Amino acid sequence: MRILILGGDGYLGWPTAMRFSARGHEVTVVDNFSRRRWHTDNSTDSLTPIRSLADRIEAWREVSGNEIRSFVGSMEDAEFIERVLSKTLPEAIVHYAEQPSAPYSMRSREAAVETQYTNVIGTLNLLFAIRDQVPDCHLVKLGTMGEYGTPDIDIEEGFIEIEHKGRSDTLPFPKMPGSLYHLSKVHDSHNVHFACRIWGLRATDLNQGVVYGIETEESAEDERLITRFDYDEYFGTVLNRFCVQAVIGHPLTVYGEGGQTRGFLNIRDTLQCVELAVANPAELGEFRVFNQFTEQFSVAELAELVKRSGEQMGHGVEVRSFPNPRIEAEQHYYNATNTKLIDLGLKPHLLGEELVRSMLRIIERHRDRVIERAILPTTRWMPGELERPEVEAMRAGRRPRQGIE
Ligand code: USQ
Repeated sequence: MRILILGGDGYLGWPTAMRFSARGHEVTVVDNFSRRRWHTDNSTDSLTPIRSLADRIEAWREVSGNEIRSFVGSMEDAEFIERVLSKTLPEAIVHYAEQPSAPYSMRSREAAVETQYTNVIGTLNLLFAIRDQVPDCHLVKLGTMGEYGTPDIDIEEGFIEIEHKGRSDTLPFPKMPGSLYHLSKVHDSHNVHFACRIWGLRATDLNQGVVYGIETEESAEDERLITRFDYDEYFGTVLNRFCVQAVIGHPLTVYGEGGQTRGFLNIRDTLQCVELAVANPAELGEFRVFNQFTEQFSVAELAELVKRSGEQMGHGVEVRSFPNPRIEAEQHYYNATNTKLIDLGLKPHLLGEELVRSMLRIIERHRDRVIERAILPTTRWMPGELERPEVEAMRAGRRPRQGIE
């Protein structure tokens, strides 16, 4: 198939590009290097020493004998994306080209606007380009489990059957995200759904959980192919951060009580899920939602797992509760459905001590590159936040007050 990977220089985009290329597909990547730029702006960097996109593509050609084509440009540039689609005529598009960080989106008005502009307008440009250039193409859009928030009921896969005043219908599952980044993904989901309903496009929204891990089958073949690995306040996800902290002897940064529970998956399973979605496309006019995670953990459970695994390798690991910079429930009900990808054949790589130790071993090789200053959070959801009763209630997992009492 002709497959376009948007955000093909990123943590997940680059390994995805190699995976499809290894399977013999004709792969093109698009990127504007914004993640590299955000790091330069913050004087932070990937733990792993990643090569430039051109060098990676060349290394991949040497290793695999396969060509990956690339275009450099932004999703915000509608003409650019139209041109890319008309030149490559993709049968499937995997869309990762978004600002993916919740804390980054909350650091300032500028960053929030940038996040929503990049994500929402970028995706809108893409939808128009698909409609006009390749209307049969299957869009595989990376969404997030965070779109749902942490409701007090089970989370379904995108849709829920609702009975109301004696009538019933299947409607989009209610969304209550916890950051302006997660909210941008909600807006995307609505726009993609709309494009399927009104223009007859086909799309799969992959509501992905928190990803961890470094290596994939292809990146393990040559060190020049390694993907980026972020551990900083903005772009590092929680388990990846804990693993780096364990190696450098930094206390594990559990925010608040640590009862925050999320869906998690190994980077290897991200690739499996995306492959499964591409291999089993949505019908024309269909908007599918898959919840893409394999296991649920609380932050405190992950910290304990990293502590045990680190100690087995001789690292002294302290788990410490830090004041939570976010406004989120720290104790709450969480039970999300994730059967659709399993039904398509997903074979999860489950998380355990051995897997964490293998991550710690890779991190040890690069420990000299760790920039410790980048670890502690500086962005607060509520700047100068006071001990306000609403915030306390939210964190304790109680429902926020409705209306005026
Ligand atoms: N957390 C800590 N300590 C840390 C970092 C995070 O306790 O040092 C907590 C956070 O407060 C939160 C949980 O861990 O409760 C997850 O945080 P995270 O930074 O790993 O993940 P999140 O902000 O939710 O965002 C990440 C990705 C995003 C993706 C999302 C999937 O950055 O792109 O959409 O995971 S999900 O969480 O399912 O929405």
